[in-house]
Amino acid sequence: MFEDRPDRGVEIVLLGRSNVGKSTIMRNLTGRDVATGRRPGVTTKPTYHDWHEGDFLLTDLPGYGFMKGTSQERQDTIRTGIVRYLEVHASSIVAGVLVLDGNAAAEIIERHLARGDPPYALELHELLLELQITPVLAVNKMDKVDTRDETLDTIGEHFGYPSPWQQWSDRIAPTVAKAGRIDPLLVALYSILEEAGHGSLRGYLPNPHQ
Ligand SMILES: Nc1nc2c(ncn2[C@@H]2O[C@H](COP(=O)(O)OP(=O)(O)OP(=O)(O)O)[C@@H](O)[C@H]2O)c(=O)[nH]1
Ligand SMILES: [Mg+2]
Repeated sequence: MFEDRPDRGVEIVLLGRSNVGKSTIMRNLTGRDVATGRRPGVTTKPTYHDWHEGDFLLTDLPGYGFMKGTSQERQDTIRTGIVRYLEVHASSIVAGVLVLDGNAAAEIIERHLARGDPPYALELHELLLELQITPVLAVNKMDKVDTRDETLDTIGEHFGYPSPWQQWSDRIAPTVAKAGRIDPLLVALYSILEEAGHGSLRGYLPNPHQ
């Protein structure tokens, strides 16, 4: 499922559970038309947006976790595929944007921990760190969250970023992708690209309005 990747030197990937808004974020990042949907599992293969002249690639990876109508076996295959993809391409991936549903992420993580199961989002975050891919938590659907600071603090702490969340502006980015509000994510990605020595690639992303 991952064989048609364009060969590019610098890559940013979007990952996260199904239906959290990865493709909606991608549409905002690229200004290109991207399929999004109400039902989980819309994106089943990586979707590549590439800029040949910039040697730059943005990749929307398939969602993992529960998907209605998708077998456990198929879900496991997708998860294994994502892990392998990150391992194989780690040297070119400068940022891994882990997209979370702000209204559900803490509860899902806590439910898994209570059962003694490792939460997959935490595992992926660990894997990014091991592979020296800079992680960014895009905490999306913030329009559905009433207790903004508390929620962001709680989510951040689960991933090892002590509160207050505001001190992690390159790592924790609240977004409302549906309304096109992704400025904190753009600011984080600008800074990561700059630090990785690829500041010129910022020109391929929209300008944050701040
Ligand atoms: N309330 C709210 N809904 C959003 C937001 N961003 C995306 N959505 C909605 O969430 C649903 C899923 O969005 P997608 O972008 O398709 O999600 P995805 O993560 O790509 O899903 P898969 O492709 O299944 O992995 C759609 O109905 C979006 O309109 C947001 O910021 N707030
Ligand atoms: Mg999608």
